Amino acid sequence: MSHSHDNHDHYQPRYGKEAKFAVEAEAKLPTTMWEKEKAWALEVGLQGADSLRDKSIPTFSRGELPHFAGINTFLKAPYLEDVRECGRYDVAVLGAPLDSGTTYRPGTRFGPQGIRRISALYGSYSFELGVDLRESITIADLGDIFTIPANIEKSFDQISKAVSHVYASGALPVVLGGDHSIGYPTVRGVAEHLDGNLGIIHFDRHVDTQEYDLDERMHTTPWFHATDIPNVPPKNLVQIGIGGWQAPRPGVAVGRERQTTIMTVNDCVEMGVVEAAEAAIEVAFDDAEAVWLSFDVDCLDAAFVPGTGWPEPGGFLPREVLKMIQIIGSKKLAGIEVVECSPPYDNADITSLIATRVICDTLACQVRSGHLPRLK
Ligand SMILES: [Mn+2]
Repeated sequence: MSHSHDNHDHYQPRYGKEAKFAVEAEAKLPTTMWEKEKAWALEVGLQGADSLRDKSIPTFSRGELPHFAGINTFLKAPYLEDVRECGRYDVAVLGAPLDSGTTYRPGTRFGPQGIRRISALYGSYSFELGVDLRESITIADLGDIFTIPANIEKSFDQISKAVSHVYASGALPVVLGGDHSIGYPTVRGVAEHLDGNLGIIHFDRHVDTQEYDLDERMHTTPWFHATDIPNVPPKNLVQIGIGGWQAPRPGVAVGRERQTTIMTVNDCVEMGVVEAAEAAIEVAFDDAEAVWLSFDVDCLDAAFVPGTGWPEPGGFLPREVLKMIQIIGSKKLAGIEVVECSPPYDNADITSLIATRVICDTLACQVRSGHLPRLK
């Protein structure tokens, strides 16, 4: 693709602010890595058959195209077998296939698979965000953590060890859950590397702050245990979207006692989602060395996320959540997890689709604000 014909003085006068930004931004994006990918695909996938007009098409599908072909890593990123090398990438995607912490619908052990599968539908470029991930950063898919389905505590230890390894490597960890019990071990894996405090931005319909549920540390409990870690104070935990009939009273009591910041859907919508996101940033980043983003897909209205453990009506619209992610994603993040995506209960992959979207938008905003790439 050539941009030499673009005339920057003649943008369509009816463009709105966002469209104008987007169209202008695209003109500035290089195609260097795309050209490189195509050349590599031809080399390792063999030149296509003589009858093909497009001589950039290989015989074997390699890289992005076609979207329905190939092996489903996240965004078709290279699968990194040797996890000791993850520090060579800006972003490391890792699955935490665990649903032993679920208290109603299970199935999030298939969350990483579901997210990876539908991520094949995504290109690397976002129009509104004006970012092409392929041109800006390197992503590796490390595959999944070896969880132990019959033992939640051993699984936690495995997850903490994996996240700790990735975080220490310098790559940005992107964790594909898994139920929300993984929030405790992921945060524990990051916090051990910090001298200062770790803040948490938590999107959810549920408080997840009780000590035990059904006698164990289930997906209703991660923030009780996370905020017991000395450098993860509850004053830096902001919980966005809480409400409905599934916020257990023991958890609410803990939130009140520890003074976590709870923002309901109506509070956010009434103050405006931009202002809500800014308020959340203020809480999480207050005197914190780093901030972890924990995104539960059920913060969206149940209509948009059938494939989840505890769907709850009255949640956010996708565009409200994505606007907040745009604001929050512009701040430097220690990592992100997307949890509670349960493909066996999903319809037409729509829950996995929003999970993928939240990750891609967060990464693009990290790029746009200069927090990625980490390796220059
Ligand atoms: Mn939830």
